Amino acid sequence: MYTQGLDGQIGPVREAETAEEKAREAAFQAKIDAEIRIEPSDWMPEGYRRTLIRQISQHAHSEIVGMLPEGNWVTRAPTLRRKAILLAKIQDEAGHGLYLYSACETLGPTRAELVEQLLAGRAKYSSIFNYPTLTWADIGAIGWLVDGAAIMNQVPLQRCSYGPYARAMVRICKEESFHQRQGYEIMMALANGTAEQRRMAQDALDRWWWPALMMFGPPDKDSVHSAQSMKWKIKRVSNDELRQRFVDVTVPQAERLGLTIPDPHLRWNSERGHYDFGEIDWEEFHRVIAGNGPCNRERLEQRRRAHAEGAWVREAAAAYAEKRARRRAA
Ligand code: FAQ
Repeated sequence: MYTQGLDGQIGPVREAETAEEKAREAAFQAKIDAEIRIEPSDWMPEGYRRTLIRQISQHAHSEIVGMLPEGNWVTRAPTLRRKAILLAKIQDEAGHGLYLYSACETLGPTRAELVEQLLAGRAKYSSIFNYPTLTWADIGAIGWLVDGAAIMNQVPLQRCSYGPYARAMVRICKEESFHQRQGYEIMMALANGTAEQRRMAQDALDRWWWPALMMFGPPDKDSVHSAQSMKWKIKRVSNDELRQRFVDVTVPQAERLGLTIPDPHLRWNSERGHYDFGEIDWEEFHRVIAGNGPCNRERLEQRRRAHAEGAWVREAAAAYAEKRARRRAA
C-alpha cells in the first residue's frame, strides 16, 4: 500500500539495446563522471529520471507530513517566543516541500499527481514522522535529532548530479541548520531545568534516538537503490556512512546536555575513530514503512482532511488567476 506508486504504474525500465542507445547512456555517464550537472532539458536515462522522481517526491512528502507532529504543539508551546519560533519552523518545512515538488515537476509529473499519490497512500515518506509527539520535549528532540539527521543526509545532496534538486538543497540545508539549533536550545533549557524537565528531555531522547537512526535507510548491504544512485551521483555518501557520522557528532552533544543515549552498546572505538553502536531494530523499520507504525494512519487522515479543507483556497486562487488572465487578454 505504501510503496512508490510511479514504479508500479509505469512498469520496468527498458534497458539500452541498440548501439546508439548504449552510446547515449555512456555519454550521459561520462558527463556525470566529469561532474557536469544534469538539467531538466538534457537527455537522461529513464531509470535516472524515475529514481529522482522517487527520491525527490518522497523527500517532498516527508517535509509536508513532517509538519504534522510539530503542528500538534503550536497551541501548547510553553511561551509566546517558543510558539513564534515553532510556527516559523513549520512554515519553513512547507516551503521545503514546495521547492522539492517544483524540482520534481521538472522531471515530468505535476504537483497535483504527486500529492494525489501521497493522499492515496501509494507514496512513501520518511518513517520518522509516524511516531507521536507526547510532550514538549519531543519538539526539542525533533529539532535536535530529526533535523540533525536530515542535515547530515542533505548536505551531500547539495552536490547531487541533478541541478534543480541540488540547488533546492542549498537553502533547505541552511534552514535545517537553524532548526537543529532551535531544537538543541529547547533540550538545553529542559536539561538545565527542574528534575521533571530533565526527565522529559531524557524520555524524548529515549523515544527518538532509534527512529532517528532509521532515517538514513536500511544498511548498505540491503539498500536496493544505493549502488545505482551512487554511480549516478544522486547519492554521494552511503546510508551506513551517514548514520555513523550522525552518531559521531551527536554523542558529544548528548553528553553536553547530561543526557544518556539509550544504547548499552554505544562506546568509542579508538581503532576505528568512531563510536560503535547497537543493532537497529530493522523489523520495526519495515513495519513502519509498510504503513503499520504508531501514527501512519493518523498522519494520512490528517493530510487528507487538510487537503479537503483547503479545496476552497485552491479553487479561489485558480478563479482569481483566471480572472486576471481574462482581464489581461481584454
Ligand atoms: N523512511 O535502497 P534504499 C526531514 C525506503 S526530511 C521511509 O536505501 P534510497 C526534514 C526507500 O525509499 C526526511 N522509507 O533507498 C524535516 C526505498 O523504498 P522504495 C526525508 C525509507 O532512496 C525535519 C527502500 O526503503 N529525507 O526530515 C526510509 O537509495 C523535521 C530501500 O531503501 C529525505 O527524503 C525511511 N527512513 O535511500 C521535516 C532525503 N529509508 O522507494 C519536518 C532524501 C529508506 O524502493 C520536521 N532521500 N526507505 O519503495 C534519501 O536520501 C534517500 O531516499 C534515503 C533512502 C537515504 C532516505
